[in-house]
Amino acid sequence: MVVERGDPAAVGVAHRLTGWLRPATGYPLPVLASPGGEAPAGSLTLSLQLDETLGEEGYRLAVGPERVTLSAAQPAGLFYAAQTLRQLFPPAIERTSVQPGPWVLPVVAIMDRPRFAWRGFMLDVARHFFTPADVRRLIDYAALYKLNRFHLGLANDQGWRLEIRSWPRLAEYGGSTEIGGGPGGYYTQSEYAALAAYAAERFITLVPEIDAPGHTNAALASYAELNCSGEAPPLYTGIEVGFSSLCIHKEITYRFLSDVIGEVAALTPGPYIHIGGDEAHATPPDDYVYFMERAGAIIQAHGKRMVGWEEVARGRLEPGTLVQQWKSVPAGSAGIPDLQAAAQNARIIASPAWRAYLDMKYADDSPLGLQWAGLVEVRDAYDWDPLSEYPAMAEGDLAGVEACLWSETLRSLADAEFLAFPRLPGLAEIAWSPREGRSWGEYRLRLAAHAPRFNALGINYYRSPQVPWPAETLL
Ligand code: NGO
Repeated sequence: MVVERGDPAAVGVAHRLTGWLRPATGYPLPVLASPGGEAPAGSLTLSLQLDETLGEEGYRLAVGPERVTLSAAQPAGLFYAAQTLRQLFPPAIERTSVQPGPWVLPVVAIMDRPRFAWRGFMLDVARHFFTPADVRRLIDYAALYKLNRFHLGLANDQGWRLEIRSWPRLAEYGGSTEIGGGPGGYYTQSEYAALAAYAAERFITLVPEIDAPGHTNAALASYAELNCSGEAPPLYTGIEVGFSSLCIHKEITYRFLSDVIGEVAALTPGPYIHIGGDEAHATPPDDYVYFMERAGAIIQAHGKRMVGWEEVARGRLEPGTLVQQWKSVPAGSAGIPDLQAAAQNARIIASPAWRAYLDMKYADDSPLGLQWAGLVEVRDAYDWDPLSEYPAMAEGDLAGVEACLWSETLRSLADAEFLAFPRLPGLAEIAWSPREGRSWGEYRLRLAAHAPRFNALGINYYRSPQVPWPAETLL
């Protein structure tokens, strides 16, 4: 493997690629820096070059009889070229022990770049806790499908999952349980920073969410002074929503928020902080707007951009805010939040629950998942386009698409995999590929052909009856 001119970021991608290819091939695959010029026959070359047509994330991949060349204008593009190359090898490339091969690649010339800048995956670690190893695995899956945002729901009614040094009881007490009463857990600051770095090495921006002013029972239980009554409620292990609220007119609420956001901002390399803002049914509407405007200013003062669920558009938004649509339906209803957001020039992240919520059941008899937004079979998750879902929006109003995995019913990584697969690759394709040329009839065949890869990766996936899975993958 040759890296032209030895650019350090490109060398990093080469090491990642050899890390994927070595276990199954058993080849040593040394990474060498070249001075430039044509690489020797039989080599695989990564090269960064000026090419305005490729943008920040585009790439070219050429597989010829003599050599393989990956090129891009930026390191992220090289990483996506490497992910595509990985998928061109036979599925056994994903196994962790040496396989017989042969390691044949098709001859191709690919030029590829994404449609949307925001291609997200959201994991709720508050309802059920996921260990750093589980989260790394899910980051790997997101990276495999060229997603570039990993949104981590760190605080909700049932748990607070990040150590905050200025308010230590949040994690120590507020993180001590989860839905169903299990032991919960939290990330230390160094574990969290390591997750952010792990994501960044895969060109994924970690987006932490601290949900407020509702969904805050874990914080309210940890510090009595955050409650209007001055009394702390007990920890909560059920699945209801909309019953908790920070105390909007106590100044300590904003000291708390600024301390928390300050620590989270300092630990987070990416530019975004998600403030939640959904389902604040226990906060009076005017108080909600007051709170959100202060929260926006606090996030901005800590040098970050605010992201919020669509409800945040009820108040004035700081420039650059991103609004994550999840439940509004466009049918001309008065005051739909996506239009309010558009009017404020906020860009939208599309996560319509009936398409993009990975925690919805596939079918009535699905063993996991919720059903409040309907059943979301594999076809429902794939066979749509963000713009046709929201006719009032123009392409430029959309930052992108995010698939959300809420964890009320999830107790393990295998459970998370079952709901994410095979819907996640379809949502990732919607976020990356142009609308033209996508069709369910063709996609279902490609998805079926992809199943041996899920098997080789050890992914626990739903064998949807809508997909013609190869017989050997059903054993
Ligand atoms: C809603 C709710 C979450 C639930 C989720 C379950 C949003 C933005 N708030 O989505 O608290 O976990 O549904 O599907």
